[in-house]
Amino acid sequence: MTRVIHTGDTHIGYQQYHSPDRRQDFLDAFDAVVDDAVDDDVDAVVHAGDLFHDRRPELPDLMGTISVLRRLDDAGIPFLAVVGNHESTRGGQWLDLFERLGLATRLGREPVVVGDTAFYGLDHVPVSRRDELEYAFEPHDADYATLVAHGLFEPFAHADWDTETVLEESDVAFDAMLLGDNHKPDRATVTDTPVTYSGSTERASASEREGRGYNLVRFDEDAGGGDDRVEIRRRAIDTREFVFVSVELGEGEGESRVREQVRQHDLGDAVVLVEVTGEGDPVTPAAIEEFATDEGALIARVTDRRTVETDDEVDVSFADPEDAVRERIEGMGLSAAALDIDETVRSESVADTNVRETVKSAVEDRLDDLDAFVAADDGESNEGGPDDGDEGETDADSEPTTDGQVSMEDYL
Ligand SMILES: [Mn+2]
Repeated sequence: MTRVIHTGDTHIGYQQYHSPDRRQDFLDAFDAVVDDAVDDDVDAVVHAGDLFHDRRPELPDLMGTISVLRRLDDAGIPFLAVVGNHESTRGGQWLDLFERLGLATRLGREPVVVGDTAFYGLDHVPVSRRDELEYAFEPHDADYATLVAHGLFEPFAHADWDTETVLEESDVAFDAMLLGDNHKPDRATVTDTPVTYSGSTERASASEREGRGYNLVRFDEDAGGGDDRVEIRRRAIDTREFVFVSVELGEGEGESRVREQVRQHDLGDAVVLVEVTGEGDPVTPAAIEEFATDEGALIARVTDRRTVETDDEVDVSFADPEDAVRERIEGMGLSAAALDIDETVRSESVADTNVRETVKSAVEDRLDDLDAFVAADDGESNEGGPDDGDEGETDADSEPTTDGQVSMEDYL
């Protein structure tokens, strides 16, 4: 029998709402999961990617992470992980640094056996390189095998990765897939194999309404009353309080009505997200936000839906614009260098005045690696957009980064 905690999408270093408190919250959530792992004496903590929010975590984030990992190591509990899309760098991964320090094991095509279960890993692979991916894994002689992967898998929301294909083409028969990327915890069965997302451990966006937690996974012949080989249970963790206030304004109602609704909640140290709909008078978001913070909220944000609902032509879900942007950018097939620049420009953790300097240093960092300036994809959507500037050498047709065959080794 093997018992592990399955977690992921920790997003350490995310300064949500530009708040240093929120930045600390993401690290604290990781700490809380590790607390439980130590108290519970599980056999391993399995991390399904996006330990960091971006590819350039800052020193305090790294030091905080190392302290937490060290605590796990002191308790003799291995940390097994893969690399997610948020934190992926073109050179070595941060995870490799932790492995070098003896604090983590990076999962890949070779089995890592803990108890009687073999763990394998599949880092995030961009859509444009998915078709050429070989699901080649070395054999094992453990009783159970599980694949830890980062990506948007079927049959869950936003899926672009066919789970059946992964299971069928893999040359190891997996008893479970432990996933990261989708921040909503969920589970399903695909060709008799349980597949599950642990969900994020802090709310990385306002759409993550339900409570946060992680999965407790047991590999056991008698799991689930003897019918299954794998039992997946969910456990909650205490995270920053989020208060969602939805106010529908009727004719003649306005700001005072919104305040009245906000005041009915316990706002102390909470992130307060107010959504205004309906007819009613115009409101000033900043005034309501100030009112909420005066009442004790850590952060308050007011969204007046009435201004966007009238615009029928835009095909974007405003519930989570970040998802829509991310999806669009993935499809653009940008080069690694372009992605760096995009990330810098949009990042909440880079002050506007620092954008120029940060972009310059990101591009300079890439100069010894010209592949980083080649578009990742020549297919999907280069409709005169992202490739406009290229001449000669970076001709999309020649696609110099790959020569047809891409093996998993390129990613692992
Ligand atoms: Mn994530």
